[in-house]
Amino acid sequence: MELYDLELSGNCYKVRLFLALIEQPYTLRPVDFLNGEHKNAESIKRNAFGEIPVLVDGDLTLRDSQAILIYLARKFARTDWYPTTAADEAKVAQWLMVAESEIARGPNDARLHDKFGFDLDVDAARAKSSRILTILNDHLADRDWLELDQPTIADIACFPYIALSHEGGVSLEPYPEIQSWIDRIKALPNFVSMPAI
Ligand SMILES: N[C@@H](CCC(=O)N[C@@H](CS)C(=O)NCC(=O)O)C(=O)O
Repeated sequence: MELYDLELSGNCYKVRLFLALIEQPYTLRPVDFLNGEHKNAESIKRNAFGEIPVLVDGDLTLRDSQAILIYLARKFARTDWYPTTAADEAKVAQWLMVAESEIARGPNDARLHDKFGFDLDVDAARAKSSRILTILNDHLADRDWLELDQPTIADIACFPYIALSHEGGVSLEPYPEIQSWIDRIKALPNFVSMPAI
């Protein structure tokens, strides 16, 4: 398996983290993001959206970090990380959607503005961050993991941009349940980090 990757990308980190946690080897293909390698013809052949991460596994080329987490969990039969019963699978999927929507448009966008200079509405991103962080903190008040009393790919999908909130000027100080959840993820066997986490 090959992972087209950027070290500072939380979406790429999700995949690196999960592969480390399930102890699966892969080849890292660093992408020269600053010089726009993700938009060149070869990259567009792999992903028409011009985004990373991209996972290549034999004949299969996959984009989107959430889809890649699902693929890896199924490929390696890790039903502990992504269960197969209808209700449990859907419970986990709810949070994959949150990673792609509320977290992407909240703390991720705030970080893109502050750290990478993206021209976007940072006040709106910070307001969205407060909303999702409050919901998440309340959700975690009576449980250790997002669903199912065990870590799943839901936790992995949501973790990076929540843990990187400070890089978008969003403090986690008011959210003690989230801070404890972050500590639990960091304590998982084989956990790997990324800059600023
Ligand atoms: N939904 C995608 C989003 C991927 C994404 O936005 N990747 C960023 C790097 S973190 C990217 O490649 N951005 C390039 C661009 O938007 O032009 C995922 O979860 O993987």
